Amino acid sequence: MMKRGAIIVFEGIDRCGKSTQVQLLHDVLQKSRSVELMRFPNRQTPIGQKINSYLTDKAVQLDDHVIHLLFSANRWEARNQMLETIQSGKSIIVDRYAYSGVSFSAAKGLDLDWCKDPDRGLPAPDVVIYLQLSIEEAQKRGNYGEERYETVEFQRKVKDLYENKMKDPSWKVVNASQKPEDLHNDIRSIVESVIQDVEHTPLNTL
Ligand code: DGP
Ligand code: NA
Ligand code: NA
Repeated sequence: MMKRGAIIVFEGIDRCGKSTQVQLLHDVLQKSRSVELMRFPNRQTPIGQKINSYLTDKAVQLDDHVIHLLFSANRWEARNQMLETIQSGKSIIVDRYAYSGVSFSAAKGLDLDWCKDPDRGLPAPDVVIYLQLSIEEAQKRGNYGEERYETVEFQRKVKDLYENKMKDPSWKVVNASQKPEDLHNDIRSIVESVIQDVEHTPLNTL
């Protein structure tokens, strides 16, 4: 039987350097093995376009529960492709997943368990790499932008949820205040061993 691919999820507050690290990892893994990049929200689908309008246009009003379910639906619409990809032996690097879903919505005051429910049944990651950075350091990297959620107060709540409510055994916390090359090396050694071990690990669901 062919060895399945791994699901490698990246999480962190806005401005933690996640997108840079995702790209660096993708570039290096691509040289030696087959790997695919996915990011959530995927703003290309009809649901993703709705999410994009909510994030970029504060005049767009959607009930907090409704946008939560749309983010989750945006992950569900990628499920079959995810399963096919890993079953074909390719690994997937995923920029944000259900942990963003729960942390960003629970930060608004929604019930934690209610937030988790819609994502139950999605493919579970083999590893979650959490880029840990203080709010102060994130801010030093340039002011938060114009998108909804990009305020210091909100990011503080998101960080607290990530660090106190999300961690499960698949989580690896990395120090995102390091130089990008050093952080990349840390991430790479974690990922190499996960990809090695995946053979012996059944794919779970959230
Ligand atoms: P990004 O494209 O990675 O910058 O993400 C866009 C923003 O949306 C970012 O502030 C994080 C937030 N976000 C990502 N996934 C979810 C989700 O499932 N639910 C909510 N409420 N917010 C999310
Ligand atoms: Na963002
Ligand atoms: Na990002």
